[in-house]
Amino acid sequence: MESSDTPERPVTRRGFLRGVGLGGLAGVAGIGGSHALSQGNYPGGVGTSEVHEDPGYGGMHDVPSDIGADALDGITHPPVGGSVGPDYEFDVVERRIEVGAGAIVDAWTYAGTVPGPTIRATVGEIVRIRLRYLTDHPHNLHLHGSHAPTMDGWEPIPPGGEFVYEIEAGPVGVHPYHCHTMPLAEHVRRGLYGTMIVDPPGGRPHSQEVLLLLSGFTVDGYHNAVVAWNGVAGFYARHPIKLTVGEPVRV
Ligand SMILES: [Cu+2]
Repeated sequence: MESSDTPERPVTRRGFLRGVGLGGLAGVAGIGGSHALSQGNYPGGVGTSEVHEDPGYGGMHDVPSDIGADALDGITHPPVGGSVGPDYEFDVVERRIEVGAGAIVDAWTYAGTVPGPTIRATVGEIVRIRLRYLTDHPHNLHLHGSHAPTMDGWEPIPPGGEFVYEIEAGPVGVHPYHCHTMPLAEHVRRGLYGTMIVDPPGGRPHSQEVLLLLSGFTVDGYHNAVVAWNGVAGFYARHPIKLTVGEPVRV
C-alpha cells in the first residue's frame, strides 16, 4: 500500500489532501496513483482528451499497466460508517488521468481522482466540506438530499477561491454529488462527481460493502469513448474485488 507504484486512493477524513494541489506533485502522486501522467491546468473545451486505442463498439479498454491492485481500494470499499468525522477538505484540481490503457482524459477532479472521495455521514450529522479551487475554471459542489438553498452549490466559485459547504446529512440513502457549474454536461463528464452515503441512526447492519460508480469519458463531448467502473476501465477484470465467502455484501 505504501510503495510508490501501488499508491492508495484517497481516504476521506479531516485534513485529508491538505497541501495537495498544483504545487504538490508528491501529494498528487500519493492520491491519484501512478496513472497520473502529469498535473496542472488544462484548457477547456472538448478535444483535449485522447484515446489512442479505440477498442470499437462494445469493446473494452484494458487497465493501464502501471496501476496497482489496490489503487481503487479507497473508492471500492467506502469508509466504514461512523468512522469518519464531519469535516472534509478537497482540493479541486484539473489534471490528466489515464482512465484506460491509452485513454488519456483532461479531467476536472475533486481531490485529484474520478470519482471524487466518498463522503459518509449519519443522518442529522452536520457535515462540512471545504473546497479549494486550484483550477483555471469556476466550479462548485452540488449535493443531493435536502439542505439550505445557500448550500446547494449553484453559485460558481472562481479559480483560486475557497468555499465551505455545510449541510445536515439527509435523507438516509446513497446520493451523488457533482459540480453544478454551467455547462453542466462538461463539468460532470470531465469528472467532478462522487458519492455521499447517509446512514440511518445507529448505522447499517454489519456487512461487507462495495461501491461502484459508472463513468463515461468522452473525447468528442457527446459519445462515451471509455466506460469505467470507479474511474479506471478494465480495472476489476484485472483485479477482482475480494470478498469473504458466507458474509453479506452491500453494493
Ligand atoms: Cu465544475
